[in-house]
Amino acid sequence: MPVPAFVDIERPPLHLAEVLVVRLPLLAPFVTGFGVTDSRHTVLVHVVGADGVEGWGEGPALDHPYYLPETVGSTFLCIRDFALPLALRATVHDPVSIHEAMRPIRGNTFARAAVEAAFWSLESGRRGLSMRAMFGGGRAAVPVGESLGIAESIDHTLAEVAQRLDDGYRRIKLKIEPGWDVDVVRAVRTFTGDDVMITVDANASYTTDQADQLVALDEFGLACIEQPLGWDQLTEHAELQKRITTPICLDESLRSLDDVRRALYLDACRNVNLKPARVGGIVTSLEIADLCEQRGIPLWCGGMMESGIGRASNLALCSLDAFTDPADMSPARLLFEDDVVDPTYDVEPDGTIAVPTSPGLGFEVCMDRVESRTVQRAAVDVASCP
Ligand code: OSB
Ligand code: MG
Repeated sequence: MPVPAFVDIERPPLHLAEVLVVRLPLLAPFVTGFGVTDSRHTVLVHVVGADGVEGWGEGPALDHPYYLPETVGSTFLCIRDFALPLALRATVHDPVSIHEAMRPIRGNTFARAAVEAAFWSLESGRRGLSMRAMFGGGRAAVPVGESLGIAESIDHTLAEVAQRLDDGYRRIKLKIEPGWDVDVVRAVRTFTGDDVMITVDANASYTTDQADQLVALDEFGLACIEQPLGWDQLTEHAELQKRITTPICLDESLRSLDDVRRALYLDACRNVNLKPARVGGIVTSLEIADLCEQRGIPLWCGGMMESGIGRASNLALCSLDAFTDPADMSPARLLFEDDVVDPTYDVEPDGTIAVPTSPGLGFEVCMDRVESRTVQRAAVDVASCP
């Protein structure tokens, strides 16, 4: 059974259930196939029990609907108007019951994931058991990779690659788009030699007419090419996989357990990027991890430039053996002027991050930072959700 069954514990009623949008300025702009970002709005869910135990979850949708249909704004509204009210109406507030209570919601995976995550960290705190232990993870530390945005010049990218390899990172992921692909990949491969794991992520920026450019990447020994084609082009990815030897990895296209099943059935991907928030939460993530492990599919945890709150549950999830490849999980401190957790984690010289063993989120949330960065906030009336 991949998903834990929950025995009964004392779960006092909630005092507070709220959803917040925080604005976190980035230290440097992040450039991808869908534009430039210089600050990160993200959505947080905060629950507090009458016992004083708190839970935090994050729904790291983007500002715009260019990655997936959900945005920060739609995620905030879905949580306020549907996901949190449905969750609070669940008869038992354990994470699996919360997941079930939100089942009527179609899509809106970031909203559902944020609410579920808040109840996972709440449950973890109440049980005095780390999230890693609740997920059944065996690993004490997880290997990490870095996702490098599209840069001003190839030299700039090479400098970033050198820095990350020096820091011990286990994998380099390069964002690509038509016009920023073969030349940069060749330069990086020449620089690193054959032993470094390199992947590329196109964020759906190629059309089927541009497949020749993707065939040209086969000679560089990439571990995978992530989401080359459209977010809903499963069949087209299967066609492309027949033409290239590099394994296709899907990101945007996989938003549920059934999506992963379908993609594997069609041979539309041979590598899976699992972002818990993109698939609707931890329960579904545990099921997908189990499926990939059974099928021997390389699996890794992607990042969404989350704050330390979202990174925390991702990190705990990566302690499962099913995660075979390094995670996109560089410390949020390197992304943001101020993260909302402090202290956060570090990447050790061997390119791994230690998984927290303490109950709850595993990291201290700085409430004054959350307050000063909050741009939108709504409390859901707990009393009206019996
Ligand atoms: O496609 O993996 C992606 C960030 C935002 C949206 C989509 C993606 C990303 C990243 C960031 O690649 C990786 C990270 O969080 O470190
Ligand atoms: Mg991606």
